[in-house]
Amino acid sequence: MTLELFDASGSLCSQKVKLVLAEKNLEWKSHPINLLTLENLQPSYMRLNPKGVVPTLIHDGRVITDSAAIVRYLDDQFPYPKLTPAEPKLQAKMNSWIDLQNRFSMRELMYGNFRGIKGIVLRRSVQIKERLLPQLMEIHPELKKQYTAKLKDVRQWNSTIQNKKEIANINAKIEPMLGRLEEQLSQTHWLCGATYSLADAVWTAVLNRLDELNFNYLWLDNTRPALESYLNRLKSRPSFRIAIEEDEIPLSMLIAGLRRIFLGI
Ligand SMILES: N[C@@H](CCC(=O)N[C@@H](CS)C(=O)NCC(=O)O)C(=O)O
Repeated sequence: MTLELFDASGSLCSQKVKLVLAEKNLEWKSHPINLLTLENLQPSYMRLNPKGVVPTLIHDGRVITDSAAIVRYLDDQFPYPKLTPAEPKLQAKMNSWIDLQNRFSMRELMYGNFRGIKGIVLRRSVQIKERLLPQLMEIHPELKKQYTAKLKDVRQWNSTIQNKKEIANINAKIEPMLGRLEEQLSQTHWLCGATYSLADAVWTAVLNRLDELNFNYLWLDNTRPALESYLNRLKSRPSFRIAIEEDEIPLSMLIAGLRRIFLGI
């Protein structure tokens, strides 16, 4: 059995998968992708993951893309501990919690809201992607379809994060979403009842990211006590330390990324 994950340090979607791998105590091999040097746009990676995004899982030769599909696949293949409720009603509930965070524009929220050097680096990286993609398309005509779709997506992404009004609209959607979580967590210990599930794993990464982006005033100081205590519980699990706290970008990758972004080399 080999589990290989193409992942990036600090990537929210990679963290969701790493949390589930840690919850299941699985051994896996990392293939680190440097998003700052735009390694995800290189032809070899685009062939593996046509959208040019992380994560990608390879399990015994099978390629699985998309974090939600990967966590479900892992739970199916490695059911100890099972992170999907047995009851169909609860399964549907789990799926709707996973879908809710998937539908939310986390990417735009992050790239639009990070302040300081981190924000500058992230926003510049999207501009560079927009410039690089037409060149890549020309050099690799066999990947034209994939690069064209990526360019369309990147243009949209770039225009949203430059638009303060659009970012404010996205930000305004956080509170109602957290309201739904608070309502649920006032009734149950985890999102789908008494047992921790895949929904809790993916929300760990999302809530932690909202915390990093300083949206924690939406639950701290008794604003949403059930949510606050839920996040504390999620953070005290060993999976949080393994998948998130220890998820630091290696210095050499950071330096290579900063050189690419600021010096173009
Ligand atoms: N729906 C996909 C989204 C993947 C995604 O957007 N990944 C981000 C990192 S969290 C990425 O690779 N961004 C780089 C890019 O789009 O160029 C999933 O959940 O796996």
